[in-house]
Amino acid sequence: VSLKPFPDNFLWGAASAAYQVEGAFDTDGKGLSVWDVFVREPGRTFEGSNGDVAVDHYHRMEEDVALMAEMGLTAYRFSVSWPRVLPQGRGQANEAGLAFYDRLIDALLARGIEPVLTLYHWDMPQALQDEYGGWEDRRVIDDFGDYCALLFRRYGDRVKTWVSLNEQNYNLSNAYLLATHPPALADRKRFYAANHIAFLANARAIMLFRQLVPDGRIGPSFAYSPAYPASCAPADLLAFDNAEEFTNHWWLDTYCYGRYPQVALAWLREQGEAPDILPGDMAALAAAKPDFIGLNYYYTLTYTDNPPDGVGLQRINTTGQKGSTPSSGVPGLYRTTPNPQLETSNWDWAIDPTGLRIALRRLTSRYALPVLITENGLGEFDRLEDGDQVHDVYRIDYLRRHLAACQEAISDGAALLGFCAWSFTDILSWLNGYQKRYGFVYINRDETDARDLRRVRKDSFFWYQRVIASGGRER
Ligand code: GCO
Repeated sequence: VSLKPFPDNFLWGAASAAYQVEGAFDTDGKGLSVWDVFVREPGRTFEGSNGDVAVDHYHRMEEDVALMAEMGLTAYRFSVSWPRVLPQGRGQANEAGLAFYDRLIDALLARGIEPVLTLYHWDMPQALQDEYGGWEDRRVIDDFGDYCALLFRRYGDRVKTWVSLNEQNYNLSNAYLLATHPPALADRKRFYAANHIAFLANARAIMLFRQLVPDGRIGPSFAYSPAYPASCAPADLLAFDNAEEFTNHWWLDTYCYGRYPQVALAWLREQGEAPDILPGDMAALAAAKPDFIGLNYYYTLTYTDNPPDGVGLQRINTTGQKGSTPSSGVPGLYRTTPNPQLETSNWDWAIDPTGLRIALRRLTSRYALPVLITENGLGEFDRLEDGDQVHDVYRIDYLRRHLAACQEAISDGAALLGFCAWSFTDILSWLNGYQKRYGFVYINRDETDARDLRRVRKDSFFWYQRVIASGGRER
């Protein structure tokens, strides 16, 4: 097909999440989230890093929005911290917390930047985790719904693009299979049970949204790593098929069609690990079709056969030492293997722009929904040099190639709404600490320097500024 330009109303964005940037973890009446508690347990995060201060966006919001305006962003994706606005997770709202997001939204709109609001980016109120185990109890559906309704009523006049759950797949896999996010369990039965309840909560949010923000659009963000087979051996094709079914379609089919993939469901039933589906559940899921799919794309994964006594799930590389990622899988279904065709980042993430095109094509053909790229970017070690400069040519190269893939996918027929690069400033990487940087804006972290946490524009900042100014023609 012939190459089409980016549409005129394309959102040129960048993204963040509350816990990764705000800091102010106990300021102005904020309650604790599960992350505030989890990071205090020894050995949970890289060198014990936490988001108590993060990049202090809570106090430097005006400065950060001014940088966004200077860059020319037309969209900014951020998340609201549930316990900042409802310290106990439900009940009495915290006006100071709500007012912070009012100021942020108004500051964005004043500069012509469209706010894209994420309702849940992993910071479950600790109070609800303590009371009933968060996503493991159906009471969370009402509590999450009430929290969402509070935000829809408060911000729905000004915010028209909303993300419901961010990376339910990745977050709950870490939380209930890999024991690397709170509550740090490794139990497949509880994993599928928690996901089922999270799907119902997502559906509740969408139904409330239809009533309260009828002129808005909403969808979940999904961490999509398209699967590849390691070879054309039928056993590898089967492994690839299993991976698509269990790691992708399980979420995407359920969000978009209210239907679990049947092969995966049959396997889980046989293992006694399928979720308990009550009468009315599947109808509730099917009724809440999203307006778009939020795509978080970083890498593809390549799969090979894994015998019944093969390797199980393994923790990812959190050190930034290349080549330290083990093969990870589900015995009898699939396991990952390095793709010899692809370069990798220092965290062993395959760099694969064509994979983004494939992701967009698969989403378009299977779900026939518009897609908003809610995250795409490169986490790397960056260095401050030559005075105050960061020559992140590798990030520019990564983004340039991924934007080219977006343009190809648009030409293929994808209805792409926008591109939110991950991330605007450097952020706290949940498990990799502050050394894994993603931003266009470098955050100096030297406590001996009075200008600690100062903002420094990286080379990629000026590059993205030019891309936006040219509507994506100049990359
Ligand atoms: C990290 C991750 C995150 C995610 C984001 C997911 O290094 O911690 O890459 O930054 O991209 O939070 O939605």
